[in-house]
Amino acid sequence: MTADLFDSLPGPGPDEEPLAEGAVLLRGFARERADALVAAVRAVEAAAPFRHLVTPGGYRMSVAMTNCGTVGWVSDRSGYRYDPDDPIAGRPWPTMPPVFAALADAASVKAGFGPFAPDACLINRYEPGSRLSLHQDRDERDTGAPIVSVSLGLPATFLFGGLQRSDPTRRVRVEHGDVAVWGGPARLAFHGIAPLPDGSHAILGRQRINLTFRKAL
Ligand code: MD3
Ligand code: FE
Repeated sequence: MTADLFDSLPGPGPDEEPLAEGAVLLRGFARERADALVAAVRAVEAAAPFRHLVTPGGYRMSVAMTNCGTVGWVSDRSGYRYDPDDPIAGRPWPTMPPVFAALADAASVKAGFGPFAPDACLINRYEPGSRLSLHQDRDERDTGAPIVSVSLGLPATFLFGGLQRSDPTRRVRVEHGDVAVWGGPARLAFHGIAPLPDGSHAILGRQRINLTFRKAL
């Protein structure tokens, strides 16, 4: 008997922490697959190295980024977009590693959003002091699909607010192996990451890596 009693009950189970209407934190959900996820990140970055993108306003982002999947998120002086090609390598982004796709789907199901087949994974790398200021993820064609985010390495503080930039923000600490799922009314919430405190993680050293899975097309 492995069926979980809570599978049959509506609402969040014991290891599911509601963050907001439509947003759930699954603490430790990726922990036992974390080594495989990190190995897959290494394979992606060997083909598509992390780089600091420039915002349309001309600022260099403190977070370094790469992508895998059918399309990848990029920013430059002309704007934000999903692009099938890595503009630096001049070839398609690496394909989505199976361990990535499986984890994103399992997290979506666990959080109650049903099967999820993302076509894009943005990989963010933070070093101490890196931050992501408050923004909405609205470059995806299908905002009916959730976003799944996986935290690896150093702990960080999520900031998330409401549908207006001026709404009050809540802070939640996330650490290695934590997974958050954002859908429904939370899908277009403003969110960001506070400046990363210094520290050292057993696997990743002075780094935090975040995977965000999206249905962009
Ligand atoms: C809330 N990344 O890549 S993931 C991003 O940790 C991004 O690197 C952050 O925001 C990171 O766009 C935060 C948490 C997250 C992702 C998507 C959301 C929170 C969200 C979409 C709607 C509301
Ligand atoms: Fe975001």
